[in-house]
Amino acid sequence: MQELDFDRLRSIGLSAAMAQSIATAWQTTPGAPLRVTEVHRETVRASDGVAELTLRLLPRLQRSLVDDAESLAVGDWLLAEADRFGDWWAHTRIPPQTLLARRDTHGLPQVFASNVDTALLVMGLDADFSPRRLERYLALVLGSGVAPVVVLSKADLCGHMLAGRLQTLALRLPVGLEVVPVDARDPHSVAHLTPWLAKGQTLVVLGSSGAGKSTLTNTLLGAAVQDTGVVRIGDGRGRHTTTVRSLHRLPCGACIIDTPGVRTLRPASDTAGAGFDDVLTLAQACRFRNCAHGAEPGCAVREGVEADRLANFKKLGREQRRDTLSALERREQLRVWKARSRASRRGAIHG
Ligand SMILES: Nc1nc2c(ncn2[C@@H]2O[C@H](COP(=O)(O)OP(=O)(O)OP(=O)(O)O)[C@@H](O)[C@H]2O)c(=O)[nH]1
Ligand SMILES: [Mg+2]
Ligand SMILES: [Zn+2]
Repeated sequence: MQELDFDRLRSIGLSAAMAQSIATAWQTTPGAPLRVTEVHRETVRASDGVAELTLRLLPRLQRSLVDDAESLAVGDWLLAEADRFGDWWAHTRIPPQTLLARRDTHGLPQVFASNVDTALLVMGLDADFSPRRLERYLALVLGSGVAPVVVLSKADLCGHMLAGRLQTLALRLPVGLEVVPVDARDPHSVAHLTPWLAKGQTLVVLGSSGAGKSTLTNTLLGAAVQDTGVVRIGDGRGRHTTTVRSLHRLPCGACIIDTPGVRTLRPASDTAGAGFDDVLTLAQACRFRNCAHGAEPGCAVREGVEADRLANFKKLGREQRRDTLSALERREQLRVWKARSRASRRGAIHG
């Protein structure tokens, strides 16, 4: 029976629950536990808590991922084995405890990161500031088991506007959500995030290009590991400097996953109502049960919810319905394919 070096693996974010899952997987398939730090087309990079190595996936792992319509994510735990040439092969993916995913423009699920404790939703207090976009990120995170924390970067640039913007968010966002303004370049300022950086914790930074995700990552690392880019004058947009997701070990004992800025954001699962408890509660007081909170008389939501927030709620709901439909269509398609390949295999045997 293998033994788990918990202390060593904790430095790359092993949780007690994941240690349990690994022990369970070992009953049928032994292998070295490694955590994915980067995913590439043909290979993945992974860490054993001390060193990083490059791995390939055994065909049976590839097949099981395809069959389950899943893909490997940064943050995943794998079991792997070295062959006699010293090349590493992953054969098992431990089911993730948490998963952050969205749909791409084709409606297919795309995974940001797995096994994450805290998502830092990074938004600049410059032209990047958009409560509406932030609500989209929240809808992505809420319900995934990952705790969201709003990090407002570029606090040093916004001067007297800070108080007003904090007030805007306080009125609009769910009660109890933590909002931390920082200068992402300054270690003292970033120290306000210490409560989420305990040993063994995994964080991910999410936000638009130029928000300061890599800057924050570097400040937490205490080194310029990640490239950062200047933002455009005027609209404050970034240039998509970061292009791959990557997991880094921090000196404090936590791990952080830096991600590229997201172009269009659409949450993956049935999270349309996530972060909109006020709307859902008020809706119970609408005169009509199927009230769409438009022009209906006696609509409690229209009365009680700020217009732009309500518009955003409706928009997310519409996208969600579209996605649900296409998810059903995709499942149907998969069913047809599987049936066909079964039939052709039978044909091959009998024919
Ligand atoms: N003054 C100030 N500048 C910041 C702060 N955070 C980030 N910046 C600057 O903003 C620019 C963009 O920062 P990045 O860290 O590259 O942004 P990013 O979110 O990683 O962007 P992508 O990798 O393109 O997704 C850089 O020039 C940073 O120096 C901050 O808190 N204050
Ligand atoms: Mg970056
Ligand atoms: Zn209504």
